[in-house]
Amino acid sequence: LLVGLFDSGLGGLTVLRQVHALYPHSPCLYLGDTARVPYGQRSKEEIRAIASEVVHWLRLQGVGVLVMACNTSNALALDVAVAEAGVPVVGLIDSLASELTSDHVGVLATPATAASGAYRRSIQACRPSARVLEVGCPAFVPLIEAGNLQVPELRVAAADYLAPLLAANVDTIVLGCTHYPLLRALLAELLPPDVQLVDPALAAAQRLGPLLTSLGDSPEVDQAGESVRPPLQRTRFCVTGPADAFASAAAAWL
Ligand code: DGN
Repeated sequence: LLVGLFDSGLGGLTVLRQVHALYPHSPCLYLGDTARVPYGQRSKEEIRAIASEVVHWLRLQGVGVLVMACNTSNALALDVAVAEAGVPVVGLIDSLASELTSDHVGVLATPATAASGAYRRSIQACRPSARVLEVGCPAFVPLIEAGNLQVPELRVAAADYLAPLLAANVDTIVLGCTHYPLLRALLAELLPPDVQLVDPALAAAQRLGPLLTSLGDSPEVDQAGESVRPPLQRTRFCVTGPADAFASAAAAWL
């Protein structure tokens, strides 16, 4: 079964990495909409129109299941993707919400995701007692894509975005944009050791497994836990912008 993933560009590769780790035999098709990155500052209407177009294209490629590997489209256009896909859709936000066990949650995300309130709604639907504080981080994606995670601007921005979460005494911080797992080490340095950083990609990848089996894929391992198929990791990458730039950056991310 072909697993389709889409993101505005590189970020979804952190989700693809989790999918590869759990289902090394599954063929994947990854679409990076690099011509239109970043999504984070676009309007809701634009993000919904883009999601419709991208998911339509993925459907024509024959994907059997779709992973929305972009929080911004997840937050603003999950319903569009579900209507257009014609196959089951795995979202990052819902997948994570049902796994969280904290009532003091912070979310770092793009301005569009944070403003949508999608994480708060989804988490509170599972845990009505949860307090969820969402912080938009406009500086992160451009700085991460520039490629140097050591620049001082990144540390300054991170400290700035974390301040309201620390003031609110959150104990769990969601990496609510697919780029942010690359900042895990930097964020951890700025946080007390008891604050947990969570990447929704893991919950989404875990949700994919039972879905693949229910759709007819044979299981990854037999009852003894032995791998039943050789790993293929056959992934096709498509981008809407220049392929060369994506290929070299993607190699580094993966
Ligand atoms: N990958 C997108 C997300 O998870 O929200 C962010 C990248 C972007 O388009 N700004």
